[in-house]
Amino acid sequence: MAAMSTDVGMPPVLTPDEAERAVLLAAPRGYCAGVDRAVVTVEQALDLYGAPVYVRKQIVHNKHVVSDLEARGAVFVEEIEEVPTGATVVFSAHGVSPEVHREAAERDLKTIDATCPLVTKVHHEAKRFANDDYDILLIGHAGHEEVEGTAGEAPEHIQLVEGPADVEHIVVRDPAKVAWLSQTTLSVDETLETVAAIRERFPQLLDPPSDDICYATQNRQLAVKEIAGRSDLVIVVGSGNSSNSVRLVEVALEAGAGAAYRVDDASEIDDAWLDGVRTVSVTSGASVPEALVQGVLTLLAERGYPDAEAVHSAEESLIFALPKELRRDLKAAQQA
Ligand code: 2E7
Ligand code: F3S
Repeated sequence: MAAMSTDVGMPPVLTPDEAERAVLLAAPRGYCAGVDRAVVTVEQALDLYGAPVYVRKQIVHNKHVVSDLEARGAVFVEEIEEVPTGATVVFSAHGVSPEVHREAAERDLKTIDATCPLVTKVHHEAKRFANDDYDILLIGHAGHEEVEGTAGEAPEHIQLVEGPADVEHIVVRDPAKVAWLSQTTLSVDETLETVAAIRERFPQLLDPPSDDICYATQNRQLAVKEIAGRSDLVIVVGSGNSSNSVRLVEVALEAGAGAAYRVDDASEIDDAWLDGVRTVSVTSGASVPEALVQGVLTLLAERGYPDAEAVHSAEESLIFALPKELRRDLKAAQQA
């Protein structure tokens, strides 16, 4: 705790060590447009249809978001077969394969698709390349829901490439007809390396029509890079299964942070991390509610750190409309 002066009107008396401390707060951080839309979708669905509303997979990869929605009546399931026939199910922001749509139709489910529009864009690119009979190299992490959904659009054309080490093992039908796509939440720099390695093997490699790594991922990496070099410690708020949050830790370390850790919330901060630390930077993944970041700043203040200084490296103003199925039902309810 900072030592407080007892003289009314006097500034707090800081120890020499405390006077040299700083907290830098990355901006942008936290919720992106796709997460905001997905979380509001579940909230509005609960208000409109009443609980329970089923959600296939975590709506976004944040354990606090999921438990808050559970407390309001959302029921998270892993697979469509767990949803009762005829019930309402929301598809998560990470997207689903056509097979999941088929399974939902077979069970006569009412579906609301909260797939981020920037993921839907990658699905369209996959379908287009597949229709043109390209072999598609999808750069991404095995097992991630987004990769499963995108690969499911054209499984016979798509193969996963996790990084440069995979490139020598790629087998394609025609080296002149190869295209690449990526998961939206990868490290920008690592992906450039992977693409360079692929292009070395397949010089006629076709690029996606526009960036697949989304604006939010890029901006959060840029923001943490901007402050990492000045930071003895970077704290990234985000869950362990959140790809974009985990990438922020890696990017911070690459960009020169003394240390970088991911926490779900302030309670996971180990006081030993703060030993000898003057400058602490804080950021958060795209699925992280701002209240969790504020909790970290409160803890730092309790440990004698000053108010945070925001460091802005990009402005964001993107907003996505709610899924059309939900908008239609909301409108009908208003008119009734
Ligand atoms: C959807 C997509 O939920 P997240 O933590 O997901 P990642 O993909 O980073 O594990 O973050 C928001 C989000 C990011 N990408 C949601 Cl496709
Ligand atoms: Fe969409 Fe990117 Fe967010 S893909 S859900 S805008 S992290």
